[in-house]
Amino acid sequence: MNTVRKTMKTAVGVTTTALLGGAMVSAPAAAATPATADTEGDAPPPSASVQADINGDGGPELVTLRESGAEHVVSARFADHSYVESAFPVDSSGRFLLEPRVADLNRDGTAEIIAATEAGANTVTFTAFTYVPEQGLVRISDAEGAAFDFHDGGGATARVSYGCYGPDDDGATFRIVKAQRSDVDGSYHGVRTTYALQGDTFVRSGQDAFTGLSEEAPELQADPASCDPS
Ligand SMILES: [Ca+2]
Ligand SMILES: [Ca+2]
Repeated sequence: MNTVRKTMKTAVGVTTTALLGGAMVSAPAAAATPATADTEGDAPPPSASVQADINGDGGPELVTLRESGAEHVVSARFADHSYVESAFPVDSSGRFLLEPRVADLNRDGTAEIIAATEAGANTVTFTAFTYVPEQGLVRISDAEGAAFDFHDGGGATARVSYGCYGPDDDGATFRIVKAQRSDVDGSYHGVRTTYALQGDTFVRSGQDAFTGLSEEAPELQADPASCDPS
């Protein structure tokens, strides 16, 4: 009886220590750990974690993306061991889709979390989450309340990407560029749209159309790395 009790206690202790070590000490800031392979029947589902300050208190939370059937789940564990999570549908599977991207989409110093939802041949589709106290990790929506998706890629004859900047005079900090290459002369035409993140909503603040541009034109450039927290 004593032996059994001791064994159980040890097992619990080890689990707690492992969680605390992984959550609060070992992982370097902003470095995603590799997704773990699901090699055994009772193994936890594939997941990847990153540290990010999503509540703006100056300390990191442990943010994890994991598979859950046809959905992915983004979660955050706080220093006081409280926990929030949100599930969202995905159209593709794969380890790459489980790498959370830490971003500061409104340039306020508090991190948002970007997660991939679909990987096409040339283009990856993303969605984003922001932490709202009392609500948890809220998926960012557009002004109509639909999930706000954005893309990076495009392929040989198109360009789609996103980037962060500013804020500009309208409070916008996020831009999306979509461009198509002309079959006639190889120039690019498309639109550049800017957004301000207000709470959990991306509100469109402006849109410019362009045409006849070279591939290197500044209007075509949008760098996802510009959304990295500073
Ligand atoms: Ca924090
Ligand atoms: Ca932010």
